[in-house]
Amino acid sequence: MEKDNKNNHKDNKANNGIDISKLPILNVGMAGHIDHGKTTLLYALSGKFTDTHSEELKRGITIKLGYSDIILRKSGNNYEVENGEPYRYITFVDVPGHEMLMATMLSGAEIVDVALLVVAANEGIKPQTREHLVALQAKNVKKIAIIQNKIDLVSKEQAIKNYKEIKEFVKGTIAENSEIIPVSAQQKINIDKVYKYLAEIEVPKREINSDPVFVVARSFDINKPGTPASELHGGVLGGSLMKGILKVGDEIEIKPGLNVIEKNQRIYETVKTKIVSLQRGDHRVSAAGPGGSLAIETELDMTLTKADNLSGCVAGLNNKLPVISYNIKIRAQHFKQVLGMEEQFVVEDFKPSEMLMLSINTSISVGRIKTIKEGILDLELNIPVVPFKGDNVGIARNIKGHWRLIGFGEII
Ligand SMILES: Nc1nc2c(ncn2[C@@H]2O[C@H](COP(=O)(O)OP(=O)(O)OP(=O)(O)O)[C@@H](O)[C@H]2O)c(=O)[nH]1
Ligand SMILES: [Mg+2]
Repeated sequence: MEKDNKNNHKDNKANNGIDISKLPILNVGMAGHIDHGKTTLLYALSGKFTDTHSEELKRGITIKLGYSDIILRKSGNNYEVENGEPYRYITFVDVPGHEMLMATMLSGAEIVDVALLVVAANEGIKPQTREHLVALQAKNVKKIAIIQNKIDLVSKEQAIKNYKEIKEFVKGTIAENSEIIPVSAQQKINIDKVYKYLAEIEVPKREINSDPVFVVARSFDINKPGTPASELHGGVLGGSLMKGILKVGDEIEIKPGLNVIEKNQRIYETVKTKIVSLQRGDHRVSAAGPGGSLAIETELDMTLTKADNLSGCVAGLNNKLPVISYNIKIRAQHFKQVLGMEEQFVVEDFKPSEMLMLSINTSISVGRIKTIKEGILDLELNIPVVPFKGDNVGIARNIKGHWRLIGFGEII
């Protein structure tokens, strides 16, 4: 058990003696147009450049999401990361603006409690600002703050004009009453206001009494080349626990699981394993509840988890997950107009036989509409999903060679 001792030593140091499992967790997603300052803001907030992990989706799209975390501390009436009493543990997910659609859908999958929608004051509302806001709505993100960034680049008059433009933009949307926080991420102006916002918003109630459902956003091999066999770690899954509690030692199953060819047919094989350790950011925990990103070290051979091999899967306790399905029914609606494009483009009604791309939790699937009845689409999928009733589905259609978000729905 020498390995365990070593790890414990490291854990205590990394945790600085703070038991983060006692802190409320808030998961924050970044959104906003290319170059408006999402990554810079995250750096200003967390002091770290986000670690990027690529999401190699089964369709072959590579997306880099960034992850970062802080312990927010209360110091008098202010909140900061250096001094004071630990108050909240906050994890951030960063997305690149140009890979917008899928990235936002994926980051939305990671229980985004609050989204920071960054708008550069010198550029104003751009196509991806619109598309992101709609994606957040499609993903059912309830809280949004608008970060009016780059105020160091504009005059007071321009800042006011931009503020009015933002107000006009959010009218009638889920962000209508969102707070607008002017900042300069680069000059670190008003970062304390963002901390205060993140400290004061309500942490949503988590469902801890249900069977655990963990959505896998990434999977990897954490071993450095040349590690002696006796010190090798098992395969690691990264993602979010949507509900329930997972503990070290739990026996879990991962579905749809591994994609294998059997008798000339592509099938999915459920993977079973055991939880060896749990980690949030740099902090080791023995049990974890919902909210925030979480990494699960398993007993799996790391070749099974490397390069996001299992991303898009769902993990739960053995024999507790739904049967995988190539067939789902969703109650769906589409937008009037495609967002994220410079030109105006009307969204046509769903048509029988058309192919749609669906984003469900962390998975992406492509499916053909078999029938449409009273707003309910019956779809046949190329990649199976683990269907939970009530799960939110983002719906994209291929328009002029790009998958564009055109609507959303709910699994029935
Ligand atoms: N002057 C000024 N420049 C800023 C500010 N915030 C970000 N920038 C600059 O704007 C550029 C883009 O910033 P990023 O943080 O990379 O923007 P992003 O939104 O993450 O961009 P993508 O990931 O490509 O979508 C960089 O050159 C930053 O230094 C700010 O508050 N003031
Ligand atoms: Mg960025």
